[in-house]
Formats: sequence, structure tokens, C-alpha cells
Amino acid sequence: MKRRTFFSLSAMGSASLLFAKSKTNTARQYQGSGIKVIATWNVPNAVDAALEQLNQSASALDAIEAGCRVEESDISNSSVGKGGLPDREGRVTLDACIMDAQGNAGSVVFLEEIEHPISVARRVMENSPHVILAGEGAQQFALEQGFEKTNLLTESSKAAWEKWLETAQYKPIINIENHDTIGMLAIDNSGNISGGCTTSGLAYKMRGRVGDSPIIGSGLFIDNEVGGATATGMGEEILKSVGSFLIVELMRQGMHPQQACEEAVRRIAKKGGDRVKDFQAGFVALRKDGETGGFAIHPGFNYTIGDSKGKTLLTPKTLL
Ligand code: SD4
Repeated sequence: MKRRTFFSLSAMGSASLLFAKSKTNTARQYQGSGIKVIATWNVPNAVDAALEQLNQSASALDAIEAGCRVEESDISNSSVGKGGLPDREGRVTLDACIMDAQGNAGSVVFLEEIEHPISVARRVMENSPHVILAGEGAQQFALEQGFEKTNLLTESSKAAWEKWLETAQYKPIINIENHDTIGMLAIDNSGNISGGCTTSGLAYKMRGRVGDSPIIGSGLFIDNEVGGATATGMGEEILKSVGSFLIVELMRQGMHPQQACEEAVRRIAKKGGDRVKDFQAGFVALRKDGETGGFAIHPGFNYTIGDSKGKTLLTPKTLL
């Protein structure tokens, strides 16, 4: 059964109540802004792919999938998809999630040997009754959906892992250690917003480790009444503050996306205590009216914005 059909049966009864509630809970209704894309890090090719879709009047969801797929196939990006750095046993394991304007969500965690986890996440959302599929089951579902197995460990990622094995010390280093996870948010011609987040996670993580990126609310959150937010950085820290959901809720209460990102980063830093000097966490946010924000704990973070006029790379101020 298609996920939407599955939901419509149970949700119809309460639809009018939900609508009434959401109207009173939303401080402002944001008007459309024209097409817009925002993505963590310097990812011009991914943003171009998303803009190409939006310029052809595709949905924000299609734009997100297209944009994220670019980074997943780029073997020079060692923290996403093919070419991602492996876990400490030398195996590349991928996490991704996607959300659409209707609030539907799909996610895959600990997925191996499939190049496009963002597309599998979309299939989980659209073609399964679930939100998250993990590991072997996620791979089995992907194969059933027509995806093919592929070797994700490139020669250079393998060489980097072998070098790491010489000391096998696990200490993530801010920005240097494997940070290029792509979190992307997009608004389409109809004014609808969607988002996605895809990563190979932290390099040399323990086998089975899952970070924030595929977890709805932590690595990504979308609410079509308000906007969206997505994260990059140390998943263990971002998870504990459910940062992306927090940003969307702060925007709902009237905060500008920039202030909302700053507040989420402050909360993570506060919880981190002394450890904060050793980890990075950054967010980008996009409000329904096209206003954007971006903030991180440490310098080194940047993000890419695209709209009908072109692309810009922004380097925000940071907390420390
Ligand atoms: C994780 N948040 O797995 C991801 C890592 C990341 O850029 O953002 N890398 O914790």
C-alpha cells in the first residue's frame, strides 16, 4: 500500500481538527518567496542540480533528491555516499532522510552498498508504511525497489582508513574530520518546502553507529507552515538537542531563521560544556518567506544558497 493511501484512511477523521489547531499555533503565516535552495557546506553542483529541477517547475522534493544525489555520487566528497570514509572495520555505512511538504518522512540508517540513500529514503516514505528502515532490512528494501549493489569504498577512502589503522585513535577533529554532510532545504514554485540530509557519518565510527543526519527532528525538520532546518557536525551532540525541530519551532514563534540557528547552536554548546572546543555543530534554516539563516560553533563552516538569480557561498559568524 502506498504510504499516502495508508495514512489518508486513518487521518481523514481528524483532519479538520488538526487544521484548526495548526492555525492557532502558528504565530504568522509566511508568504511565498519564489524558488530557493540552501545547503550545508560548499556544494555548488548539488545546488545547481536542485535549481535545475525548480526552474523546470519540479517539486521541492524532486529538487532535494536531485541535489543530494550529486553529492552521493561525488567520490571527492568523503563524507557522503560513494567515496565516504568507512567505519573502523573498513565498511562504508550510509544514513539519509527526506521530508516533504505534507510532513511525510522517510529515512534509512546503516545502509550498505547502495549509492543513493536519499532515493531509498524517499521510497521508504512513499512505498512503505514505515519511516525508518535500518541496515540489512533497508538494503533488502532498496534491492526490492530496483536499486543495485555497488562498492562504495574508493581506493582513496580505503588508503585513508589503512593509514588511520596505524594508530586507530578515534578523535574527531573539528571541520577537518569528515565534515561535508549535505543537508538541503528547497522551496518550489508553488511555495512548498521539502528537505533532505545524507551522509556517511563520522569517519572510523564504531560499526552500527548512527548519527543525527537520518533522524527526523535532529538532522532535518520540515513544516510547510513555517519552514525547515538541517544540521551538520557531531551527530552525538546534535541528537541530544533535536536541533532542527527546535529551529523550526523557534521560527514558528516568530524568530528569524538566523536567530533560531544561533539559539540551537547555543543550546548544543551549553550542553557540551568543556567538550565544545572539540566538536563542530552547524545548522542552516529556510523560512517559508525565503528568509535564511546559518550558524555554527566553530569557524570553518559555510553554506550555499541558490535562487533564480544564482548561487552564493556564505561563511557565517560562529559562536566561538
Ligand atoms: C553525523 N552529522 O553522522 C553527521 C556528520 C556530519 O559533515 O555532519 N558530517 O554525525
